[in-house]
Amino acid sequence: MVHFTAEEKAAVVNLWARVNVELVGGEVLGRLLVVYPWTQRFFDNFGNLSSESAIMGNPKVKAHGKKVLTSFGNAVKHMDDLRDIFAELSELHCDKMHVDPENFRLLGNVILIVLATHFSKEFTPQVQAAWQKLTTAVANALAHKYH
Ligand code: HEG
Repeated sequence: MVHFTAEEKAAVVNLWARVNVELVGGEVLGRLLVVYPWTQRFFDNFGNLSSESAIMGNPKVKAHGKKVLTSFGNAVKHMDDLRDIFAELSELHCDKMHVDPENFRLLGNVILIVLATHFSKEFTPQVQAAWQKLTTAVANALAHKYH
């Protein structure tokens, strides 16, 4: 299991405190679907995903993005316990949603990009390193129960 130093935890928590989960969540999921269009197949009940503007304005994308980022926020609160807190979601994504775990890494990358665009000044290399470690650890935790 990865270990986060006190500095890394502080870097993650401090930025997270300023994140608008609804806004950033919608943008993260929207960008995932635009940048990696094959991920759209998991959301075939979300209605119009036919263009960038359709995706970014789609209320179901926004709502689900908020749900995903809210869940990601749980990781920020439990950085030492990622496997435990994501065990159930890992099983769900494997058994029910059949999401290839590679997509968790793609989503992690998109989170980094969106945070960097929203917080360009604060997103120093040190902050990036801490966040990158967290997105990787969350992706690993979500993949942990795959079989
Ligand atoms: Mg997943 C549902 C969290 C990445 C596809 N995802 C959910 C739910 C949560 C969640 C909390 C609701 C579960 C429930 O209904 O009980 N997802 C979550 C996290 C991350 C993630 C924390 C990564 C950080 N999800 C992810 C990715 C994909 C995906 C990368 C596909 C590309 N999730 C997915 C689908 C559903 C959920 C298809 C069901 C959506 C629905 O309600 O129709």
